[in-house]
Amino acid sequence: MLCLYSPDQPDLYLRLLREALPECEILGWPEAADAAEAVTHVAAWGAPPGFFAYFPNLQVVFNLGAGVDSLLLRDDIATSVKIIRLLDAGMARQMTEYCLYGLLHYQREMDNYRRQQRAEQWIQRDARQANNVRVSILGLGELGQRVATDLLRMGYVVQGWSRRTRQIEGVDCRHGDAGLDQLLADTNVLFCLLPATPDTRHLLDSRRLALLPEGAAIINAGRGSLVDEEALLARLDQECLRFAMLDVFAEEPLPAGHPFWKHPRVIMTPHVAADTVPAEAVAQVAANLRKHAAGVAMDGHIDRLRGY
Ligand code: NDP
Ligand code: OXD
Repeated sequence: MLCLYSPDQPDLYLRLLREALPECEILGWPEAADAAEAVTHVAAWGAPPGFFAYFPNLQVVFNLGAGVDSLLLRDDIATSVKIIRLLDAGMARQMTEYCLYGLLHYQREMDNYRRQQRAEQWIQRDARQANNVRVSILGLGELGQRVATDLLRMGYVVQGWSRRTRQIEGVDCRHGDAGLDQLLADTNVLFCLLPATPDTRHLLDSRRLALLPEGAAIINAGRGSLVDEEALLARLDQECLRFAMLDVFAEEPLPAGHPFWKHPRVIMTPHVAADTVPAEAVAQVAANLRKHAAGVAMDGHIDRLRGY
């Protein structure tokens, strides 16, 4: 039996899951509580603490999102339980849109024009062409790779960084500490599309942030923990960075009174850069559930040691 836990559109998910998996009994929550022993698979996002402990025979958790950091921090999922995440599921295209919005803000000087408008200044700045903007993407997975190839097609100069060596035609791919330092020093707009793991925590600390050239911009749509927020604030206050566009934060929702809320160089969104598309998520859950039943390896399997 499959149990669904989704605060977002639960009725739609249930309908889609039942259509996609007619052979499977599927219950929502809390309906599944009475049949908890029969539940072997759970599809969930944002489940409350202790939720997975209800299911003594749990085998697989399907994460209805890309990032699994919060699942891996929980103590109610036994290590024998497989964790499966979504691969793209409609998020990659949205991530390109989000990144492009920030990139155009930089390239077309919207931050500067907004400042000028407030000061009633009519100053025409020189137009900057895409092939004169160096974009660096930290994380070349499902999302980063798509953003890289989309921006490349639009004419930007694209560099990327990942744990293992990647080869993407037209993209200058780097890895390792030295590769990261070189990439940062050669960046106009930096996109953070890494997962939150112990290795990526505060990857962008004050030393690395200081490697970015004067006037660069940062767009973080990965996870808040990737950036040392205090160090970022200091760089913004010193006007070393033109702006930061932030979708994710160390603490979400961002606490009241946090300096990011009103910072003139911060553009904020409430963790909405790329939303799971239910139909695509359900198609992946259904395909994987059938693979599991057939004893075939599922796609999107999380390596707990690696943390993503
Ligand atoms: P993937 O697992 O497909 O890709 C992760 C990438 O990060 C890979 O290229 C991986 O390297 C790289 N990476 C991981 N650890 C390190 C490290 N220590 N050093 C260098 N590179 C590293 O993830 P997705 O692309 O699907 O998603 C990325 C993240 O985006 C998610 O984990 C989530 O946090 C975030 N996200 C945010 C959303 C939002 O709305 N704001 C929506 C969806 C996702 P390698 O290629 O070598 O494995
Ligand atoms: C995700 C997210 O990881 O929405 O899917 O952040």
